[in-house]
Amino acid sequence: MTSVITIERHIIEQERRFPAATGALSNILYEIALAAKMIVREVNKAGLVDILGETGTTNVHGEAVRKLDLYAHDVIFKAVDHGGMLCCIASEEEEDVIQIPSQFPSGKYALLYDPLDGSSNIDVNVSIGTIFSIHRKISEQPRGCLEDCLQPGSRQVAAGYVVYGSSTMLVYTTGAGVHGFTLDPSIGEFLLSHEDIRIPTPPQRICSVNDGHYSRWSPGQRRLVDHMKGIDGANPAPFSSRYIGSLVADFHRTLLYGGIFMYPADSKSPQGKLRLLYEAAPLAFIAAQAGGRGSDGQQDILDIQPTSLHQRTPLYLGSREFVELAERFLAAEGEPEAVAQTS
Ligand code: AHM
Ligand code: MG
Repeated sequence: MTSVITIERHIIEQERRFPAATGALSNILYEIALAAKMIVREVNKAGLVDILGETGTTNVHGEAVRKLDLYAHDVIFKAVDHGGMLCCIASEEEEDVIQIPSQFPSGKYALLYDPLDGSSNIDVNVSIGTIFSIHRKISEQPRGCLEDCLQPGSRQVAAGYVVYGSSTMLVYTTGAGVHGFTLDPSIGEFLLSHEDIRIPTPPQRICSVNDGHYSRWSPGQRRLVDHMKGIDGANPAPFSSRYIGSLVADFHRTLLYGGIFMYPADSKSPQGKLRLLYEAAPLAFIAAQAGGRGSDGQQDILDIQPTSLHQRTPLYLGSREFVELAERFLAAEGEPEAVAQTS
């Protein structure tokens, strides 16, 4: 029988590489994996809610029915709040930094997460996901504070996501490669299925962007997409277009096939839509660990010093050569002839 590697075993083996490790980071990762199993249980029931008549304010157990994204927020928070690993937590669902409840010990890491990204896709059975980012505590505050959360992505100690799709996968990095695990529902375990993921080279030529916003884009952004589609006559190998509209799912495909995911700035959203700390930075860390890159169009996402918790950023993510191509088009805003004719 081939040896099966559970996520627990993998995390322990990664931890052994650091003799001084206390196990706190490993514990956070285990707890997130456990929370993901609880979230997928509810996500899988989403389509049954109407049939079971649970769309009112209470379900069959007499419990209030909560939106799934708030449920996911709570499940993750309760999984990690008590173990003494974290000093504070930030979630896309909460305005401010959340303190660890006073009855529990404080720890040396800060966790930031988007509990259920793309949750508007639930009703139409499209993949959604959870994204997380972990930083080391840097403040002098005994129980952590905003400073611990507002760190550049390059200082992340771990990041990952869970995609709730045709199967459930958890993908994470602690800075030593990117590893993917698929949930085997029959035994309730995440098993190693994608070891040391690298974005393929050469990558598939896939462009993932909501081009319904074309009329609001900058000239450079329009020229980039025209180029990718072969409209400008300078690209003999046009890209395929794929856009799910669910960041984790679009990124997961980009990681496994190559290509570029973009959520640019536009005249309505000058900073784009996606959040630096909960979405862009963790996925850029994973992309970089897999040989790719994340950029805001001008600089590496991982170099951006955040100034607020829910800050947004334009995002270009995926195969290094395509992210760099995007940067060249955007830098040449006023002078298209300056852009190299890249295939
Ligand atoms: P959300 O955090 O409200 O779920 O929104 C984030 C989602 C991403 O998953 C996706 O990439 C993007 O919004 C899609 O936006 P749009 O519908 O504008 O293309
Ligand atoms: Mg989100």
